[in-house]
Amino acid sequence: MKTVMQKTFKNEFRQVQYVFEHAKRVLIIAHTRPDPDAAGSVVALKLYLERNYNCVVTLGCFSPFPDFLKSVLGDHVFVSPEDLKDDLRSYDVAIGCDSVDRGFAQVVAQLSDDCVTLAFDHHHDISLETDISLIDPLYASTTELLYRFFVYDHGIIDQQIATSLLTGIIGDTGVFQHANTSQRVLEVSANLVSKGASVGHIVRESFANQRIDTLNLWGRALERARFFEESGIVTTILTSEDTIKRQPTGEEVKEVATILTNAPSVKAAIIIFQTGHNLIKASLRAQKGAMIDVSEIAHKFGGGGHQLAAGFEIPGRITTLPNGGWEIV
Ligand SMILES: [Mn+2]
Repeated sequence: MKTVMQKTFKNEFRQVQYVFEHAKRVLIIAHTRPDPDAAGSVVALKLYLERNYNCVVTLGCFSPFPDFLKSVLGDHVFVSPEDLKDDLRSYDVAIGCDSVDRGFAQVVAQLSDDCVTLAFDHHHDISLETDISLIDPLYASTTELLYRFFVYDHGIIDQQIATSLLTGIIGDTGVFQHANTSQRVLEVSANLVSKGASVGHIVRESFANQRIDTLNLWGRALERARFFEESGIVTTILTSEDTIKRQPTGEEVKEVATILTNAPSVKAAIIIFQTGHNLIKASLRAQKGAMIDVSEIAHKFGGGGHQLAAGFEIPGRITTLPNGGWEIV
């Protein structure tokens, strides 16, 4: 088997070191609705900078710090960039970690002209351009990439930093089950374990509960599913009450649509869910060979996608009706 080599970023790492040596006020942004890799990355980088450099770090995000990660990562505060307003111009370094197009891209335009921007990411379709760009889809998680930098930089990686990094790896490898669980990733994980991180602790504290929350959420969505025989389409909803305790990730919601499309005689599934006060998202999935193009439905509502998977976003609120039905107002 041909080994595909990850980028080593030697030049970029040297530049990052230089930037960190001179940094005074650093802003680190996690993507909207942060997952374990996004939250693990920004927490690890904050702690690393505080332990090894001489700067003040603020963590920012358009979503709050995820409750389910607090027992593993600690109780951190994510400041909304909207609340920072003019303060945004006071940072001399701004860093986006993981999926930087979702959140960090919106912040970059508001920074001062001499603020240095950095992106640490492993998504293949990033369009945001930053002063220093460390993006390589061959890394299993953004935290794996950060780990490489920390090792290059020879700084202190304590137990908390190791735990935050391992949380990102566990999240993005689906607890070491996805195809991206390479020998390399396991070696990095073993190193993090040797620094005090615990796979069992991370999985028990965050991922096990997370799975029960996910199942509960799926249960509510499946309960409300309605099948329209003529079209072969199943629809269901998640109201703000369903998502109030914990905002589901996009993946969890899409998974509901996938489960529904696999039911007998179903050609396509649409899950409509409340994502903001007056914002509704929809995720559409079609059964292969069912001759339904869900992107056509999504287009009608200003969304997009392709034949088998699509989505759209509209303003409004989902309300349930006494007869068990629902409407969008
Ligand atoms: Mn990630």
